[in-house]
Amino acid sequence: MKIYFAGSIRGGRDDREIYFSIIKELGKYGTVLTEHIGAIDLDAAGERGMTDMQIFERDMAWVRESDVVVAEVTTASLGVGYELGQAQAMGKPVICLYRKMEGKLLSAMFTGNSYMQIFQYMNLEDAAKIVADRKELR
Ligand code: 6IA
Repeated sequence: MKIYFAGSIRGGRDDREIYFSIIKELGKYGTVLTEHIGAIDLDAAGERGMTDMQIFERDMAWVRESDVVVAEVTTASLGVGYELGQAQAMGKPVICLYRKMEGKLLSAMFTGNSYMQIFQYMNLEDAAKIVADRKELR
């Protein structure tokens, strides 16, 4: 099972520790191709030593190779939105994890899109339960 995890980088790194924990949880079900998304030392500048073009090509190849795409979408990110749209076009199952926050609403491109499986959670325990129940991760 190959899992592509998507989370904000240039969109903002406030949730990096949550990404790290979700990636750890996903690791119980398969190989997470994008482990670096949860890296504490990966700041909004992104990965060093690779050009943006190399990052784009590698990430798109990984989306293509993945069996399922899981995203934490609470922090809005253009890159994550793009990846999930591409994943939909490729027919990959897309699971979005979202924390309801005061004054923040998820894009209608997701809430209005029945292809996207969106799950609200409050804490990591909830997130773990949501992930454990997904048949796409079996
Ligand atoms: O728009 P964002 O940067 O928030 O997009 C984040 C999403 O796009 C993640 O799910 C990643 O898979 C992918 N992504 C975007 N930028 C990068 C990146 N650094 N490194 C790894 N994945 C990325 C870019 C900048 C660097 C060369 C200085």
